[in-house]
Amino acid sequence: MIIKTVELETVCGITSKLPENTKPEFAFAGKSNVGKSSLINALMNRKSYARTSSQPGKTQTINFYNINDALYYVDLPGYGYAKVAVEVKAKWGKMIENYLHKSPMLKCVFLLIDIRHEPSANDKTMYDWVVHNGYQPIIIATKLDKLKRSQVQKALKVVRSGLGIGPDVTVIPFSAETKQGREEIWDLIEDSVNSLDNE
Ligand SMILES: Nc1nc2c(ncn2[C@@H]2O[C@H](COP(=O)(O)OP(=O)(O)OP(=O)(O)O)[C@@H](O)[C@H]2O)c(=O)[nH]1
Ligand SMILES: [Mg+2]
Repeated sequence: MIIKTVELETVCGITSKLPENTKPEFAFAGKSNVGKSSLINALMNRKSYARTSSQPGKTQTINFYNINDALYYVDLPGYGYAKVAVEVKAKWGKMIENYLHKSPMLKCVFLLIDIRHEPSANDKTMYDWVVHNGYQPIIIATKLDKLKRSQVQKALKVVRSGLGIGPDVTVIPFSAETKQGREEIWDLIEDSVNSLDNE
C-alpha cells in the first residue's frame, strides 16, 4: 500500500461520541503493550506518529487515523493492564464493546497476540467479543523478532490452540522491528477496501 497522507483525525475518550466516518475502518485490538500502536506506525510508514511506550496503558482512547482519505486505522485501548482501577477497566471494556457493536464502517478487526506467550483469558474474551459482533478476527502474532526462527512454528501453534482456532483462521506473524508481515497485512486491507469499492 502506498501511504500518501496520515492524520490522527479523531480521539475518543470514555464519554466521547464515536465519529460517523464514511470510509472503511480497520481496528487493532489486543492487550496493553502487545504492540498495537507500533503496528499502526509500521502500517503508516511512520516511526512514531502513534504514541508507543514500554509502559503498558499508553493508548487510553480510541484513536482514528485517516489514511490517504480512503480508510481508517483504529487504535483501541489495550486491555489487561493490571495497574488500572477496576472501574476504569470496566469503562474501557464498555468503550471497546460499544465501538465493535456500533460501527457501521468497521470492516475488519485485527487481534494482536504476543507470539511469545500463550493467549490469556482476556485475549479469549476479546476474540469471542469480536466474533459475537459478527467479525472474524485476523490474528497478528506480534514481536516476531524476539523469537529464534526455530521457535516460531511452535509458538504459532500455542497461539492457535490457546485461542481455540482452526486452520481457517488467518494468523500473521509480525515484527515492528523488521516489518516482517507488513505486506501481508496491507494486502488484506487493500483487498477489503477494493471489494467494497466494487460493491
Ligand atoms: N522487539 C519488538 N518490540 C516491539 C514490537 N512491537 C512493539 N514493541 C515494543 O513493545 C512496547 C509496547 O508497544 P506499543 O506499540 O506501545 O503497544 P500497545 O499495544 O500500543 O500498548 P498500549 O497503548 O499500552 O495498549 C514498546 O516498547 C514497543 O517498542 C516488535 O515487533 N518487536
Ligand atoms: Mg498503544
